Amino acid sequence: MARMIGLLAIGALAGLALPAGVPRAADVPREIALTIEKHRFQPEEIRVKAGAPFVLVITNKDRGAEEFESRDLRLEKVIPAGKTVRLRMPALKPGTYPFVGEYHEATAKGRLVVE
Ligand SMILES: [Cu+2]
Repeated sequence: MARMIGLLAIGALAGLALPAGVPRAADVPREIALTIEKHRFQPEEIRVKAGAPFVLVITNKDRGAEEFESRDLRLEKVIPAGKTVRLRMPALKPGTYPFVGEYHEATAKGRLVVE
């Protein structure tokens, strides 16, 4: 009986340490920072692993809005001037997915390499 109580206590402690619904470190999607500055992306190439969701954290340091757009990813999102937007990305197949800043396509070009 004493042993059972001991196990219950351990169980209760474990419960406190890892409350239900709080993801473990391994479950938290990786965050990848992307900056827009002078109508260019920095970095211009992002590399991620295939099959693992991630979060793209895009900060626009320019004075005007930019639109992050990728036809291959079927994604377009306006990033207001001076703001940061977080985009949850699904697990992707290997490949190269180009993206542009639609408002300044001549300079704002980049690619997401999934490998
Ligand atoms: Cu667009």
